[in-house]
Amino acid sequence: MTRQAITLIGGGLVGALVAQLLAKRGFSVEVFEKRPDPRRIGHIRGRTINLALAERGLQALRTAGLAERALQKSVMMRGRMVHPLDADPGLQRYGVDDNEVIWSISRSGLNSLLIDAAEAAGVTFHFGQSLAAADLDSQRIALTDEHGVRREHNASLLIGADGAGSALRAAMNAYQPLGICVEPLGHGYKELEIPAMAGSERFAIEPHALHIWPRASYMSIATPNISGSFNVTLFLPLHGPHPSFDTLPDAAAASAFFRQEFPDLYPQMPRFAEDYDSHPVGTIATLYLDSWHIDGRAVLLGDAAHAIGPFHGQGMNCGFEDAVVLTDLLAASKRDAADAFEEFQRIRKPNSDAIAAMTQENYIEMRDSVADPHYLAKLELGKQLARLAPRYFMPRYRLVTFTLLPYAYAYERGRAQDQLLEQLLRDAPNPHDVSLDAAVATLKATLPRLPPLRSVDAAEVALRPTTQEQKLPMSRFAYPGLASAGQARGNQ
Ligand code: FAD
Ligand code: E1W
Repeated sequence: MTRQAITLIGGGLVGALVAQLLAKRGFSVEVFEKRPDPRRIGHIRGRTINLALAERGLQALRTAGLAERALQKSVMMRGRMVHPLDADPGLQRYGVDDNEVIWSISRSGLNSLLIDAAEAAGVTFHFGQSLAAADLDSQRIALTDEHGVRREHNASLLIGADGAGSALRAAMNAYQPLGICVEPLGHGYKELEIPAMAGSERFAIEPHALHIWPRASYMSIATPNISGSFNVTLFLPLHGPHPSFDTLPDAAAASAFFRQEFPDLYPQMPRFAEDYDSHPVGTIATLYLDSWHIDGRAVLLGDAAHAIGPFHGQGMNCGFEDAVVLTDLLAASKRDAADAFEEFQRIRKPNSDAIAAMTQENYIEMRDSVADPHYLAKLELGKQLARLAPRYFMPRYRLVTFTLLPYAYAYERGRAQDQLLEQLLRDAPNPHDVSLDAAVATLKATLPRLPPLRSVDAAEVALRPTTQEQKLPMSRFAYPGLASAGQARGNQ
């Protein structure tokens, strides 16, 4: 039997991962990537230089056999270090202990690791080849190189992992409308840098944290690199009244603003002016499609299917989950791609819709609620409930970041938990006045137990489904939903 051929557009993070997973399952995979080989040229200026890797992404890398190597290239981030304008910075832990941390990893380093592994699994990469056209009737594609030289290629089964500006998506949409909806978020971003320090100290600020400077209508963040430098990202409205990228078009205008609004950050960036003037303003949008595929001929995954904002650090993590699910479905139904694609969308779309919504909420929360007393009261009470009844309450951030429960479950559960906190704080606005015994009793009477979670009970780790053990897409498991609230439940 000949191996089924797959033509993959885009050799970025998701493309390189899905290529390797498919090759290991017996497919013959060819990848066409617009850019040059990242193993030869290093990172591209202006692209995000590092990314936060969380449990979902890590789990996909475990499936690919690459988790250990990825972690070796990463810096552990234990929590968010919040830098208010008029007070000292403080560290808020993300999870309960060092089992619940996220990892800062270089985009080009991770991409190179994934490409190496895909090649080792038999994948062929063609770099500097940009998809120019795709004819879904004749099942042929046209590619151009950097000199404009055009070549054609047969493509029976097309997979698009070519990112938010997907060329395959445009070609598919021209052939048969996909129902594309783009919601610009109105904010843009600029990449800056805190260089490594000379000597043994290396890190100019706390290395094991994601630093946030929340400023209501805008913010900056910084994430560590193993070399000792930090990538700084300024998020700001694109247009409108000061401050926006319109009113801060260049370093001459921006440096006074930056010195005033980020007084502990500005002095750490000796190349502020150079970086500000030479790096482009990135734009951010949420992308929704009614359809991710054209029968069994072409399918999209990752940002090409559902680009989201960066404010939860889940875009890559979500795309990595896609890669595992799509591979499992294609491998299980080798000759019936249309069914596999349909099932892929059915499983994944509710989850990508949920993380898109949670990402937006997180931006608003981070930007301006860190100082809101009611928000802080809810956060504090939630922490207490999670400590006292860990099988009944887990803050939504932890559900998203440290579990493999479907995003749609995290979204629903988060909503139910939030309603409960609102109810508890209605009578006693100060969390310290809430009777915790009574609150726990209400919690257990209102919400079903959480599904078994490693971080809550190590003995239940064996019950935690992993795609490796189960050989099934992870999101297919029926996790206890909120509808089963009346179910019998044990005593915590
Ligand atoms: P991409 O990484 O965009 O890869 C697409 C690939 O396709 C590229 O290599 C591109 O060159 C190629 N390509 C494009 N067009 C063509 C063409 N015509 N022909 C051939 N190839 C083509 N996610 C996280 O999980 N954690 C984070 O901390 C995080 N931080 C972020 C910060 C910012 C500022 C932004 C903007 C995003 C962030 N994300 C984060 C999201 C993450 O970057 C994306 O979700 C992820 O890169 C998606 O991977 P992808 O492979 O689908 O797309
Ligand atoms: C994470 C680009 C980016 C990446 C991230 C996060 C944020 C803010 C941003 C969300 C978060 C890791 N977050 N929320 N509170 N602290 N961090 O968790 O990846 Cl802007």
